[in-house]
Amino acid sequence: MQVSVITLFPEMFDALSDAGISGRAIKQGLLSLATVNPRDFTEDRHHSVDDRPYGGGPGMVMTVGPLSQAIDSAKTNMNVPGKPSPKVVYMSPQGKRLDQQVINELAQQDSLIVLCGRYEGIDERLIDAEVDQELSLGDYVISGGELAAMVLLDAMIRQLPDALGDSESASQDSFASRPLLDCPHYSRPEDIAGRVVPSVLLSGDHEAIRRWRLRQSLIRTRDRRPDLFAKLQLSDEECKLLDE
Ligand code: 9D3
Repeated sequence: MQVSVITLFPEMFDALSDAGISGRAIKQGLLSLATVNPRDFTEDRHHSVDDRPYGGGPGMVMTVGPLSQAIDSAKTNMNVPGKPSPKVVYMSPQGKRLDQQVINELAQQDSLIVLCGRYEGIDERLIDAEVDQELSLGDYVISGGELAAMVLLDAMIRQLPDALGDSESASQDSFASRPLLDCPHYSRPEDIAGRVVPSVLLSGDHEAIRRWRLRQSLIRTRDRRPDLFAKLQLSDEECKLLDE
């Protein structure tokens, strides 16, 4: 998969290419990550990428010129003859909240352009002309689209075939198959100031352990995320576990 990120802060994306699962996936060539800086397409003395909003008010707006040239440059560099032009997503507080389904759909694309806004956002006419999908992380304020884009890309990369090692396997992810919270995890030592590991996990009874973990997941989802719990289709076994 090919991804180009349009950003005024390309160095922030080193976090993605240098560390962890995303870093390994990029090094293995499962995903190519390029950044394009709209500032590189300015010709004025101050390399301006923003201007004052029509109608007045506080803050600045990212202007169409440099952004649109940056998108064109990204499209040219990603162009594969016979392949459709990449989808353009814009990370913005006005977008649809990101969820696993959107992430899985985007992870199927051959190529993608991710636009990161700064200041008050970008000129609406660029959104109208170029953007296919506007995505938000949720109802809180962050300073720009870069961290949101990194969240999206990290989550997408996990879904790419071969991105995870054997011990990480994507099918094990809660949410990958069903929106169910994870069970509690424990490692050594067995006793920490009187807090002991649940005895079933030391029993060696794999079927009992599977049932205990499933029950914990169901209880936690019901108690902590009633919104998710309401959508679950429970099997007979799961209903029984909750009744116990
Ligand atoms: C007048 C209020 N504005 C400033 C406090 C609105 C505003 C403009 C730009 C709020 C945030 C931003 C920058 N945020 C993003 O670009 C962003 C974001 C977010 O703030 N929350 C959740 N998801 C996202 S995705 C991009």
